[in-house]
Amino acid sequence: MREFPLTLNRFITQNQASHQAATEEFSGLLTQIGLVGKLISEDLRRAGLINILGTTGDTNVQGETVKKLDAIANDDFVKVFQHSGYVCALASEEMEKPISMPGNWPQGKYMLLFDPLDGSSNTDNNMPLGAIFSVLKYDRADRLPTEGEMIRRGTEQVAAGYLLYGSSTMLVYTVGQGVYGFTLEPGIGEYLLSHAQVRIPDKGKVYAANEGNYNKWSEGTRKYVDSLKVSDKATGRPYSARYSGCLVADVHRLLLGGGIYLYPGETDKPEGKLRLLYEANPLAFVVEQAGGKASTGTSRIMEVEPKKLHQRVPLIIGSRSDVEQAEAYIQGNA
Ligand code: AFP
Repeated sequence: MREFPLTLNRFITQNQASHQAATEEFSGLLTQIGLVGKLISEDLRRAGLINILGTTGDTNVQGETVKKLDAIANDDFVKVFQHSGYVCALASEEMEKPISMPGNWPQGKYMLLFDPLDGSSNTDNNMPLGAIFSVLKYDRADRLPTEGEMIRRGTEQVAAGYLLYGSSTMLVYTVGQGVYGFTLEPGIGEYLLSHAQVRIPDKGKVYAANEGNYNKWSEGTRKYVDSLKVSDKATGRPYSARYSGCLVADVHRLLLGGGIYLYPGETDKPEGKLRLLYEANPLAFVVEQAGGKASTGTSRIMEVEPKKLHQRVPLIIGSRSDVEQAEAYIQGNA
């Protein structure tokens, strides 16, 4: 007899009790995230053959050129969730303002914030891509949330995770009870549990950063990255540099193998590049739940007080010892 695979739905149902935030709705919400993953995964497998590469000719709220796949991924998230009944509002890197569900549409008790396609510079060259999502609860029934009610600290997330479009498609998430990874089995169209209770090594041997920005970094950041290149067997140095251009892919590598990812502030961009609400906070939740750490360099990412929907933040994330070492250099204590 076959060993019945543990599908995403079965796993959530079996762990309903421990999934504090989980309700029928939550299981449904995660399943819809998985559906978006299947849709995009299918598009990416044929991207060179169907006319979805290149740009739309528009720029988004970030002032970045919009790739066709950015727009397709965003559209998939909106269409899948507008009709789902699981959410009452959506906010996306690709949309200046959040979308609330029209009153006559099915309402849900969750607010979903997402980066629909992370790593857009990789779309046309078959490199890894991802999507990042953050789930907040909305408890009012008398009215829809305002934009301000979606701008919440990372500690208020009830769930978070990412889709990784790599050699396989994965859905990785946490509800605050550990980190679980599911791999898409295309043959049956199901996500099967492949990484239970993920724990990030306390220290790694890999760092991910765009060293093309080296001269724009603070002195402390430069000293830290320089320190990783010193030959010293006792401390496992030099580290290996691995930078894919896709935050999700780089963080996933660190989550499983240990190490550190840095997108620090720069002289002309002290707030850095990455967005707090739908990139840094959700990945910080996942990495902290796996035993790692996520910092701005001086404070815990999940405690940053957000002011704007598309607020940027410096991000130093990965193995606890590595992040603490980076913080020491950045704060001038090393
Ligand atoms: P895009 O989605 O605009 O390509 O940005 C990707 C990203 O947010 C993150 O996934 C990468 O780690 C980082 O930016 C790459 O930024 P640089 O190209 O400046 O290194």
